[in-house]
Amino acid sequence: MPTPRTNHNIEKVAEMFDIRADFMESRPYGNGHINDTYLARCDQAGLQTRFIVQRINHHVFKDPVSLMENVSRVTEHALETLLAQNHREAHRRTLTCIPALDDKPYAVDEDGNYWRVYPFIERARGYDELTCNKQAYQAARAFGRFQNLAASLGGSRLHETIPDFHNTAKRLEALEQAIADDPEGRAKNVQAEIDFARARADDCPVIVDKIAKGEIPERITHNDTKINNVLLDEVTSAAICVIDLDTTMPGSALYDFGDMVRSCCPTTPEDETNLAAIDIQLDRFEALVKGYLSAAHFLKAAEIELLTFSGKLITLECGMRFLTDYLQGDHYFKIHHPEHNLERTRSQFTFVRVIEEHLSQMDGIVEKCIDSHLKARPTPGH
Ligand code: ADP
Ligand code: GN1
Ligand code: MG
Repeated sequence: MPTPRTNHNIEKVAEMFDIRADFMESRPYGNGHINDTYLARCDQAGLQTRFIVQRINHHVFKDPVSLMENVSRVTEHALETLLAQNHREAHRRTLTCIPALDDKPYAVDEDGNYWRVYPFIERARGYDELTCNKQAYQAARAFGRFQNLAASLGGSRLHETIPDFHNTAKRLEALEQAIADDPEGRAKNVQAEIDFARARADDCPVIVDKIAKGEIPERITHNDTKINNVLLDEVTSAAICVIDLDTTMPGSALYDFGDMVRSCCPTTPEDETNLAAIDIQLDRFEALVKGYLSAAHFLKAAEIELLTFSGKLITLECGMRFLTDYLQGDHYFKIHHPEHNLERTRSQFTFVRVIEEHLSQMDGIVEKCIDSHLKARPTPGH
């Protein structure tokens, strides 16, 4: 089982940060699978201020100091850029780290846990499932803009907070290792799922190989563009802020686009158990393509060609990661009941099959969107 959410003393954690407000109360917040997130309510001269207080999962992120160096660099660059553009809502459009009392962007408690604090982005929310295409357009545009912004980040290469995070070939190797080790004796129950992944072994290296050959560029990417990692305005649905920056590092734009497809095009949640209900919302896919193209002007033809494939590949990768974690005894992703990772695997693999059945329709949608996009804009780079 993953580390259970222990009763952290958030008031004590908040005291390690320069929040300039009096702590009132806190509660666990959000549906993230990795970190422990709390919403803290504080009082600042009689006014309520809210903060996100987060324990970085240091079993997943082995070097939280380097991770926070990345997050600080990216968020400071975002704020500077927004301020230079005279953006009237600059502080709502990017995460900003509240410094600890020693001015570092994190603090370590007596148990060795790493903590950080962000101002709570007010009047915006993240959705596990979107409710309309407008939201999909906005979310994809926001991730495209985020990549644009990251492209102008100067200085040294960002740290790889999880090495080979989206190396799908290595993810298959890790699955094979988990099958061989089989510490919980679960492999015999999941032969169909193992066969499903093995049958797609040739797909796994496609993007990493093209990056290695220089056919697809390495970019600074978000790498966890699950749809609940962008906050949308509560009233207008406009994309407000890209969050969960722990995996922002060198990667491929394709994995970012693909994960939007995985997390917002199915008709069902990520852990749907009624597999017959899993289908694809092609209008949602179209909205994603349009939203992404409206901001990701940097895309090369070799990347555009693989937009549809990227959705399939990362869904396969995610399913393999859930299956690996299931075989290893559920130590990585938070689970809410014993077979949760297996249910997630089955749902992801079903969606892979659904995408396979719609590949040509999806490619047709991409082509149509590119055509109308090119009519409105100059040719993208080749
Ligand atoms: P995890 O890595 O566990 O997914 P996230 O950083 O995504 O953690 O945070 C979990 C949830 O907390 C998000 O899905 C979002 O709903 C909420 N959240 C995180 N940061 C903020 C913020 N600064 N303002 C408002 N909500 C936030
Ligand atoms: C995790 O942290 P969260 O819940 O946004 C995971 C992603 C997976 C996703 C599947 C650091 O994302 O890679 O795609 O779960 N994040 C990490 O829901 O492993
Ligand atoms: Mg998250």
